[in-house]
Amino acid sequence: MGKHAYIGCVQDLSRHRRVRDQRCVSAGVNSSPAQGAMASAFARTQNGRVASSRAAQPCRAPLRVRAVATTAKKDSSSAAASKAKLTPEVAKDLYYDMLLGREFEEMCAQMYYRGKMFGFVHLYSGQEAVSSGIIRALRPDDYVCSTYRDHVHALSKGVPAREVMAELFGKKTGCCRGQGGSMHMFSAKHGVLGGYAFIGEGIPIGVGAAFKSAYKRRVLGDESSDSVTCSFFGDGTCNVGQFYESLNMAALYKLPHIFVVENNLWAIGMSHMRSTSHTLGDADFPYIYKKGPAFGMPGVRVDGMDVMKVREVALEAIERARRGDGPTLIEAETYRFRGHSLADPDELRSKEEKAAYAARDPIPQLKRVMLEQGLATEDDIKAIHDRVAAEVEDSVKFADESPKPEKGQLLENVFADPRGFGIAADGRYRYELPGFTSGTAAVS
Ligand SMILES: Cc1ncc(C[n+]2csc(CCOP(=O)(O)OP(=O)(O)O)c2C)c(N)n1
Ligand SMILES: [Mg+2]
Repeated sequence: MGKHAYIGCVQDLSRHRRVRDQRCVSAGVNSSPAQGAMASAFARTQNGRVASSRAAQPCRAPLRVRAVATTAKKDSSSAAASKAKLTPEVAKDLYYDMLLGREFEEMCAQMYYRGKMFGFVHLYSGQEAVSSGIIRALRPDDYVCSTYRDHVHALSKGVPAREVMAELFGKKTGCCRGQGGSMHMFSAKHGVLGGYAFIGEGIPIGVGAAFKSAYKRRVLGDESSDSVTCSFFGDGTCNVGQFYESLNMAALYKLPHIFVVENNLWAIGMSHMRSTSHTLGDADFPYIYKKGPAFGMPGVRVDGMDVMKVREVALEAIERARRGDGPTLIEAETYRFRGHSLADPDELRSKEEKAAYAARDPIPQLKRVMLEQGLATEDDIKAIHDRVAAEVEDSVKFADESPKPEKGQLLENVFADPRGFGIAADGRYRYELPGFTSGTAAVS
């Protein structure tokens, strides 16, 4: 089984920043009053405390904050690497989480073709190492922002399989009470900020969540506010404007945000090789991670079929964001094992390409490492398989037996005060009131 690792390229930005600072100063560039106020509010000392307003400089504050020095990189890399070391607990958790994602999605395909789900359903099979490697390294109070390929991100962040399946069935017990469906998983309790059907839509939402954490800490002085937000999106989405706006904003304010590009080489039927321009000097491949340094943040490319490598990169980026050193752009090389959605016959990708990635399936890869390194026995692995099978089975039973939402639910959460807008003053749905429809359906 071939393995390809591409960890690396955390760039030293200090020289670049110094030159830019000098240029700004010599050109007499000043920020606007509004920008100045925000910049000085966000100006930080190295230990993450709120800096005094006198510390405001001619250029925007983030330019002056400590750059990612080579030594710091080395230290934090080795710290992250040692943290990333496989313990039996971590290995079993990653294996469990990847397997749950895979089996859950396989069940989704069955249920979709049995007519239990509505609309489009986009599966994640093949990409599990990215979700597990990153999200399982987060804390419960961190945030995740997803795309329409969102079921597995929600599971990794701890949303119970029951609630995800019930949401897919459109049931009242789903994590969005059945009103979101496949592409809109949301759970405030678990820090899942939503799946988004419009590509790129979730990225600024994630940046907004990171802004909230930073604002609470730096401006409101809440030292406990150190949560990190990860936004996930695909290679095709990197050609949408919101990606660039978000890179800029996150770097400008040194936000605790991690951009995670799941580069599966395809955007529906459009190859990444045909749709993305190459960075200067790269004739072989249009690398996305190299766009990070252009915005003043480290860019890292990682083998997204190897959960341990993803975890290592994630731990470093999370640590960096949490200590106030700003965002990171991670490009994970991955592959979806199925078509774009369950409605896609998947005829455009070559058999050879599919076979090459199938051979790098992250789940058997981790199993082999666990057995080889004595991190688990065959019995442990079997117990994880049994647990996952029971959980997935239970999620279907639960979803199937759950009630549908009442019609009136559609009228909730639309207006701050719904009285008059579908809900009467006494709290009853207006459509239930006697005579509600009389006179409204007259067609002459
Ligand atoms: C703003 C917008 N434009 C176009 C689409 C149609 N669309 C749906 S998925 C998709 C491809 C996205 O590919 P990628 O970002 O690589 O994600 P992947 O499906 O590979 O996970 C496109 C163009 C959309 N959903 N939203
Ligand atoms: Mg893609």
